[in-house]
Amino acid sequence: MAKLFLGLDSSTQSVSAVVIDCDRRKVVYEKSLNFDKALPQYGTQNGVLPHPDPLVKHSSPLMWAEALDRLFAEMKKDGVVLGEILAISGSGQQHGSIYLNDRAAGALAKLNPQKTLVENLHGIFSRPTSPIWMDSSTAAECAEIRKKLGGIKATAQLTGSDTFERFTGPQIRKFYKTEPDAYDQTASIALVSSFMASLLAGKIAPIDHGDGAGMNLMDIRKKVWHPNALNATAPDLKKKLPPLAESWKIVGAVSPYFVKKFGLNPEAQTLVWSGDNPCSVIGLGLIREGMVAISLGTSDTYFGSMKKCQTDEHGEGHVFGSPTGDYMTLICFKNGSLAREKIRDAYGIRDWKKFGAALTATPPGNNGGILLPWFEAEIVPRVNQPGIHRFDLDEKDAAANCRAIVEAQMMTMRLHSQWMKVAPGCIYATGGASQDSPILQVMADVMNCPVLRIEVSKSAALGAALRAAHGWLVQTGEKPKWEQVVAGFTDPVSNSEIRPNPKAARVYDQLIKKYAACERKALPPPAKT
Ligand code: XUL
Repeated sequence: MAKLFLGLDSSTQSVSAVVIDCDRRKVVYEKSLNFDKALPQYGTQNGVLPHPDPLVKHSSPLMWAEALDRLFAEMKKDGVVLGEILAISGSGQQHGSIYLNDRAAGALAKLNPQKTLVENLHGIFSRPTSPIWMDSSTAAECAEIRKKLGGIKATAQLTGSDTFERFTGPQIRKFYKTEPDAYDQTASIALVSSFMASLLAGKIAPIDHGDGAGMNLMDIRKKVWHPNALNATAPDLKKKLPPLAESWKIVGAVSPYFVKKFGLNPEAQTLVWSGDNPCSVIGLGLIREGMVAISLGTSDTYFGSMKKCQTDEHGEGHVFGSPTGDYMTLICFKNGSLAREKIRDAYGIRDWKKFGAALTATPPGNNGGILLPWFEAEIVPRVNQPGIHRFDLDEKDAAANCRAIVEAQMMTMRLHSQWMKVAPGCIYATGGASQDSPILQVMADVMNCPVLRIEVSKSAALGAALRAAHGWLVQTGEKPKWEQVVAGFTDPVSNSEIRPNPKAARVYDQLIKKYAACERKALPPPAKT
């Protein structure tokens, strides 16, 4: 019998499945269902329900449940041997919250396979819709909680992040303030991850330390609900939250609903789910301290792994639990691909190959020329007013401006990840622009470490499947090493390694100081908290 594990991913726009065969070290099945297309009756656009207030972004927990039903039906139809799956875990879009009343636990315990999941879940919600991570309507609540916790630095130290509009604590506070009766009717609050795990296991599932850290409610070091954060958020909150758990905790055997309806093995185990970013950390193989992934996409994202919890005193970066039991960081730089594109187009450079040639034709350090490419308001560092700033850089010099934007993007990552106190040992580059070697050479030189390309499709769902394999091995009494669990699934593209040039690296050790001074000059003085 093959050793099959299933990883699911309930993301913003779709639900996906990845099945891995651990003996063959192979992904044997992948499938995605797009919510807008597969379930148009919910009326979502890109997975979000329409709302007159552009700051409000909600989705439908019933749609997520129906999508899960549909996905299992598809897997059965496609001939996946569901009976051979040993364990299932999952990944959920982070921060989104689901509000259940006191009928939920009973309904989950006796899901009837003659009915659909949606029919089974009728009447269990104390709030029909779920705020998701794209919601930014809780600025007031963020300020209130942050103030009670003692400011940005203290909030980040306690919970791993400053308060953010999308984080669950501020969302819960808004619900309590605006709909106190419905809040009162709420017996249990779930994250997308724990809600989906609850459906699979047929009981209220714990929240893992990875996703729990995205709530502004968990003590990031002790990994328990933080009493001050709970008090700052809403009354009686502790009673409404499920327990926290390690990411490899088994919730229980899969609910008989899935056994009878789709032929799952009654002994298949359901693990806690985690957030999509913690799952991606596993799906990208970032299992040791100092392993970093940089995704060069619409925004550039820096995923780091660290053993000892450090937090960002400026409150710009996030610390979550890593599913390995260590910590991970997520630092998001908004001016990524679009900013690169803006510079490329401004100088009439037709394609990325020519852009790369401009990088190669210019010297590392750009003769001291620096560009701050804040085409849009920036997340890290916090910049509310977009603006392009040039220092010792000739605006008319196309090649120097191409080099300047890439150097700036790499230097800002180096500068604003220093609070982790872990220098990267190797970087996995992913996302569209990771195809361009000249960009990766600048990355290697600025970061002074090797860069390798990685191309993992569905990293969050794969990470969830690998977590399922790990958790299953733990419960059989083995002490699986993460290196062994991910081996063969998360290898970088062969021959893709780009090594730093020592001379260039020395140039950037100096230039980064000038870059930091330029940022200080361009930024408004930090707000007092
Ligand atoms: C992370 C975040 C997003 C969502 C996307 O803090 O808000 O990455 O997890 O699904």
